[in-house]
Amino acid sequence: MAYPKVTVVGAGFVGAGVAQRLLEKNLANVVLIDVVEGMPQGKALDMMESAPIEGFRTTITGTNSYDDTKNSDLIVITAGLARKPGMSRDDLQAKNAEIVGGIVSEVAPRSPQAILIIVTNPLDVMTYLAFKKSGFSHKRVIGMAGVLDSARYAYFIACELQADPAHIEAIVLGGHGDLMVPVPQHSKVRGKSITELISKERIEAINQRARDGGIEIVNLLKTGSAYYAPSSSVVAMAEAILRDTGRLLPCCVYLTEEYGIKDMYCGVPAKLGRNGVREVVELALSEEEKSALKRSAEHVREFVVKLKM
Ligand code: TXD
Repeated sequence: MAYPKVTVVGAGFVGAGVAQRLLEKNLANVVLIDVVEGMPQGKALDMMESAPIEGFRTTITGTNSYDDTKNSDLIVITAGLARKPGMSRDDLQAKNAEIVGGIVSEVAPRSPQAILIIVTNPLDVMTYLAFKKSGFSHKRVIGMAGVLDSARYAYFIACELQADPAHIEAIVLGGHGDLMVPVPQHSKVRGKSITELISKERIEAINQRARDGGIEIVNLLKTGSAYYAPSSSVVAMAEAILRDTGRLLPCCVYLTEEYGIKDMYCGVPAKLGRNGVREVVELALSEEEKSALKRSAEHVREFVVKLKM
């Protein structure tokens, strides 16, 4: 069977996790690339040696050469610095902009038909940068954050109600930062809004834990940031794209007037398929949620301006 080709740039914790999940789900043949010599090759060989046990038929190649990434269907960019305790995602901007900008200029001309999923922080700003640098249609440049933030929110709701996490549908909108917007009225347990099941005070506490979900892990790990749930989140998006399912997922996408936001990347629900973003879906929001979403997008815009693109 001819599998799609996915390049994962950055063979660190998130990149290696994405590669492993893509292989084990038989979703794609993977090229794993990093600046560190030998490391992506070593991780790729180690993963291939798990094939006889796991039974996957897809393959992975580790490399330091962008020529091996040619004609990828999907490119996931995870390269860059991760947060340490005491750092905000915005603190990573200058260094990661240099890294992500350089990578996009290597991968985009070699895979002109590819979809790009950006993972590097500060997520919304890096996604905007990748869109501008690649010259690709905005429908083909998407950031991963909303799937993760919503999964964290769903998990915390499941803990509160002692419910099965699989029965929770939760949604967090906005930029991937302190101003992200959990939306309780559209977050449901077996179709019932959590506003009918959990008190206002407890919902506010859960919302805050979701906003702090990233730093909670950073403070526990101390040497880096989360990667198990982030890699699951990327692969959920990759699956929707590669299998052209049209699945509705909260993603960082370019807005052209939706939610009253223009020319900015921001987290909202979008249907994903083989050509990237099929459709941005506008949820009915309260006035308070709408202005919180705009505030979050304006925060991203302030940092995009600093890129001087
Ligand atoms: O929700 C989200 N979007 C996120 C984002 C969730 C989790 C992690 N998030 C961000 O992803 C995090 O803040 C970082 O900016 C990235 C990657 O996190 P990860 O935990 O994977 O970091 P690592 O383990 O340090 O891996 C980074 C790798 C490392 O192997 C470097 O050698 C490599 O990136 N790197 C490069 N590869 C290729 N090309 C260049 N220029 C390069 N520079 C560094």
